[in-house]
Amino acid sequence: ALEGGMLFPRESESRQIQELEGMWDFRADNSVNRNAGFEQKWYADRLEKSGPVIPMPVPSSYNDITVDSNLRDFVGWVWYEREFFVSADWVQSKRVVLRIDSAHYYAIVYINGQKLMEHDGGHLPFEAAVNSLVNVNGPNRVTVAVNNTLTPHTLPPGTITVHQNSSAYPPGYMVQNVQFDFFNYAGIHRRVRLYTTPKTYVDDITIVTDISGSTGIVKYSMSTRGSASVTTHVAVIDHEYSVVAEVDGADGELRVANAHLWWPYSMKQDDFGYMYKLQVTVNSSDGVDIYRHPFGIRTVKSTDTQLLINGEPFYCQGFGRHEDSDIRGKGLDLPLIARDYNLLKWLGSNCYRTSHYPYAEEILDEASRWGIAIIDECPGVGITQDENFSDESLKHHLTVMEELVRRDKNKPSVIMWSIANEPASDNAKAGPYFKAVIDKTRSLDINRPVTFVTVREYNRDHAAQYVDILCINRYYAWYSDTGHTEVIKYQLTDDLNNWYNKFKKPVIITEYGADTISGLHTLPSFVFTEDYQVQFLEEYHKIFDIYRKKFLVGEMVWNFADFMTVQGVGRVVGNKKGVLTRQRQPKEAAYLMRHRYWNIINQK
Ligand code: BDP
Repeated sequence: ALEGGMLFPRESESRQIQELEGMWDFRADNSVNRNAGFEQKWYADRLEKSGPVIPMPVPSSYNDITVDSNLRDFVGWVWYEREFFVSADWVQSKRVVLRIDSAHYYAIVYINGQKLMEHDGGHLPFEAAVNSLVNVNGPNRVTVAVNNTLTPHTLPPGTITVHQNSSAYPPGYMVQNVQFDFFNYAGIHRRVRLYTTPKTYVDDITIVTDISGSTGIVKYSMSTRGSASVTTHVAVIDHEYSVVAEVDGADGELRVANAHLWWPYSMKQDDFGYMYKLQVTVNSSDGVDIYRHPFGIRTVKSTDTQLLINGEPFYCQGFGRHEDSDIRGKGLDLPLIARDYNLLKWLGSNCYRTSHYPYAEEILDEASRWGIAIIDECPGVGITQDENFSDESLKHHLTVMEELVRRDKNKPSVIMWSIANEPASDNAKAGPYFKAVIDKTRSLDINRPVTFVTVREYNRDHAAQYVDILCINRYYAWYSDTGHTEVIKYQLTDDLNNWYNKFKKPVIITEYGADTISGLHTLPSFVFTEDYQVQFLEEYHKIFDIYRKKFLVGEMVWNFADFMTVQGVGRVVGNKKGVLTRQRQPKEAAYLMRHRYWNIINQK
């Protein structure tokens, strides 16, 4: 089991936050064994004492900040450091926590040269109390060593090739091979902050909602940590800051009369994304702790042909996406987040998948407010080699699912968990492996459907039998029959029928798309032109329109925007399947999607 509930840092009367974003000192460990930082203890004193440093923004990926291709393609440990101050008042009377919302991939954190914590895995937060390690007189140092190396047992998995004694490569030449199609951006990707709580504090809150007539049922449970005994008061606060239900106790049920349900904007255009707050107040001899947890009242269920939100059929009209943009790579960027939601709404998109890893909480929380539904995917992308199905890999995958559900369980926008993308589910090992991950996920949360995204054939998939909703990626007329959109209707029709007839479960096409260089045109169309992308999408839509009245519950274009990948002959400065460019400007297909998606919304 995991340590602590790790609630997202939120200010309140009892909790303060100190941001540690900004320019940090930075150095990549270029030593041949990539271990000089530990051997020479770079964390023991200021980083600039052990060698040259450069300024590095936090949060951001480090790869595209400089003009140095060695740093862009670097594999191994990089070191970050900055100074901070803490008030004596905080350290004496409060619990002071250092939290990193994500660092890719493996991180070790030191405070004033003393190890504070380690974390295995990018994309998810980690934290620890710093009270015993900080000075209140004078500066403190936080040093973060981050390693982006991917191995057969990381998520996502990868392999390292070292060219030893080869005359064809420089000595010790090291290559990171990956089994996925996006750039392995690295660094401190999300916020770093200090926050305080009382010494006895609200540690975790779980909120599950149900609907009975016009009443919203809010089941909650919460836990505290600390040595003092506590009394707990819980209130539901509406958008007007009125208390609409309240009760005492660490777990229970609240009933909200005439509840305002959380709806995707496509289902209730004038009343979507309604958020309440669960205000938890804990009293103890350590003082009062108050945490206000945003939540929505809604239900999600699936039948053998439908995906239901609040009991009504939901059709997912969406995109696959990436956290990706110029210069910052996968670094958290609030202007980009806001721009993307404006674009999603403009496109008429009511849903997306966090392909292929958990996105920042800031992104998911905005989805809740914008009334956009999310398939929340873990970093299980590229599970394709035999050793990726080992016990060691499985153990880590289960831990990642625990971390993901702990982080996102109360977010109304999250309507489904995806435990993997395009694994070798035709490998016999995939059956027991994915059954274990799916069972685990259901044991953590029985209130959302669970899926993984398959690219295999319906009759050769060992894991699809365990999911609630079939999610399928298809590239007819792109990776096969390239250029021939006339085959799409035949192949897609057969495929959809085969999956449904075998499994009797609803289907989402989670990927279909064609690389398109913005500005390139031909008539008749030719692959890589804007004309081809439009024609390609239109052919799929004809079939979607037949099956969305039956068992098809969603369609997602690959991709919302162009994104960076490794260099390769099939990628022209990245993957160009976006309907938007990487700079978030429209290709012609964006207008097609906008027309289609808004038509579907307005037909209702
Ligand atoms: C699918 C992957 C996705 C790729 C896409 C593509 O799920 O990550 O980017 O194909 O090739 O196989 O564009």
